[in-house]
Amino acid sequence: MSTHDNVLRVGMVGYAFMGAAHSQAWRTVNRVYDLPAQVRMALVCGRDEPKVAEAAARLGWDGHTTDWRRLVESDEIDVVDICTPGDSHCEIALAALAAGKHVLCEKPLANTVEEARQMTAAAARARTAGVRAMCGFNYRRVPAVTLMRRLVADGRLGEIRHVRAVYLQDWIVDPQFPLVWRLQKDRAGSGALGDIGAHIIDLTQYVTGQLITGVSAVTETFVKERPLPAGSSGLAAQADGNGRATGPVTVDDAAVFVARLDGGALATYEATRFATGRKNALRVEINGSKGSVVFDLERLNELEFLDATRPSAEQGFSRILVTEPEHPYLSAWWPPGHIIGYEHSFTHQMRDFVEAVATGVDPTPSFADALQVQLVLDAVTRSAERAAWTEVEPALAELAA
Ligand code: SOE
Repeated sequence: MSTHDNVLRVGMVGYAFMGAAHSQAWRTVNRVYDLPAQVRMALVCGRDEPKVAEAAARLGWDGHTTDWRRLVESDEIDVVDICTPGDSHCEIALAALAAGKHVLCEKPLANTVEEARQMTAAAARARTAGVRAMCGFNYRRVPAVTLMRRLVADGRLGEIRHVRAVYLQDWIVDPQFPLVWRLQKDRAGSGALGDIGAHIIDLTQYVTGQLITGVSAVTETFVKERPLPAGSSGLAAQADGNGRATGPVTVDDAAVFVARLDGGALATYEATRFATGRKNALRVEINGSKGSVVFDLERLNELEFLDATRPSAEQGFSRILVTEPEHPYLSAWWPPGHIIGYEHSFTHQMRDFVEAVATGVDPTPSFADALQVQLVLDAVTRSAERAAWTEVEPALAELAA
């Protein structure tokens, strides 16, 4: 762990939406959970000095820097938390692991399979020296999702036949919405697919314990040209009818695919930023031979469960209010019925990460798990390009750390 016993000094790179969510979790985790280590929010990094100084003060970091290499190499840092766009994940993670730092990296792990492989290999090497690496698929740590996995693992659903997963947003329906980094392939890797499709791929594989083996996909970019954001440079600019500079959208706006899972289930996935009226609607339904479960992020304290082993006259979906102390993560929070929210998934993620690092065990999802998600993303992209069924490339066994 740390050279300073029982203290984990964290350095975070990036401080926008995800950086703010992670900061909230780092600030909170030791105040809620009794953990074998105390987190110190040592250093935050961003490119713009006045902005990162302001963010450090606002989010609760002791110091700030504009040089991520300084952060990664500092003897005052034990954990590097990567909250930047995907184009810098690989470089920062490789440098941090080489410097012996534990790494938490936001999803998707990388922009390409090649980068994800390099990161997974580096994590496997670093592991032999006791260094831990984890990818931040936060929705695994929503208590109702963890409970869903338990029900499946305990056999309450029997044999899984169908998985139905959607992740719907609408923040770029307006064609005047600017060409932000999430709409540029060289920055984000892909569009809705990697940003929100990655979540439902990871979540369904985690809950069912089954991996996607092959896919048939379609993707679409509905708005192909957008106004450049204020102050942008380096983008191939054209002009629209009003003389405003525009640039090409180089990622998918929506990805829809069917898949086979290795335990025999069939699955459908829909990830889109064009579902008008849907702000952040993630929904997963799983149907098995003995029952079904449904999770809806807009009602994240609830899980719908149908137990098909009950007498048919008494059957029906029941709504489990997932706020009991025996439910995952909840004994440290509020009395039953006092609900939690989105940000708690990050606090739970930090709890598990800190516990794993402090006790010397591997946190999950590992970089190898995240590489497998990356391989699915890659298969979806290739399938859409070829308009053909496409097998998911297997992750190399020796990398499975
Ligand atoms: C933006 O689409 C975004 O913030 C994702 O990047 C997150 O991973 C998701 O949780 C919410 O939406």
